[in-house]
Amino acid sequence: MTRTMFRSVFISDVHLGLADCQAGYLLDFLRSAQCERLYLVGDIVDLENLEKQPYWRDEHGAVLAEIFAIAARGTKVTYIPGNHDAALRRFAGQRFGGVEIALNAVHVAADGRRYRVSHGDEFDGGHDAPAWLLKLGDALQGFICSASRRFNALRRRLGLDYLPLSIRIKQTIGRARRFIEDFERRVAEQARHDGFDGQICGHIHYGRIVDRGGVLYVNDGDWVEHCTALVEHHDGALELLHWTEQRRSIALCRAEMPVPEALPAAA
Ligand SMILES: [Mn+2]
Repeated sequence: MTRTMFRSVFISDVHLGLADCQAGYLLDFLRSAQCERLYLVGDIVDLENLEKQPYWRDEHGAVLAEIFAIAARGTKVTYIPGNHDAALRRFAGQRFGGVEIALNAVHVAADGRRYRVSHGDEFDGGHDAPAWLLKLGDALQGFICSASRRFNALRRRLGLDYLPLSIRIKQTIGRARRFIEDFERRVAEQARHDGFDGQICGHIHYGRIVDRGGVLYVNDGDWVEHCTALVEHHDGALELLHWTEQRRSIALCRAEMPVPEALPAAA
């Protein structure tokens, strides 16, 4: 089988050990690609969920086996734990079967751009974010479902009609959009402050490549809902790929190509 060659591949938020994990699509993607560097950008194994309600399929184990096989073939593999696999953070600096554990990394792209790579939970915003917003970062879809259940249970108790789904989702999405934009802003501000050209992260399950005031905000998405991987081509171009039965490019960013601004630059 011919594999597509990339300089680097970034994946995160796989959530092995969670029933919704789309391990089959990820396995197919990993087997189709070859790269010099593979970054696992956190929440790869959902240790948090495994502790609560153990769930495991053969496919989940096969993803781990594939990762070790990729490392054995000579790809430099870095595993940056996230909040769902935070227990692995204590192993930072150690190697397991050719996989290096690190708290974060600096990736220098082929075009010279310097990116900080980290999971992203450090940008959650702490106490100023209500609990439901933090939850949203982990599972947008799950949140919408449970929130709408609770919302309608409350409306029933108050004797109100069931509010149509579309309206509820719109309300939630409006707040979700704000949550995503606030997260992106905090990430980009920190990257700018620290002198990086951009930040590559995951965590909020929303893949994106966007210029925020001269700093690239790059999110590699997830393998629970959106099935996206970030790849770096040999010229340093970054591309966000969606990989299911459909394979398509969601975003592409080359050094000489302007990236659309997310929002008017903040004053
Ligand atoms: Mn996370």
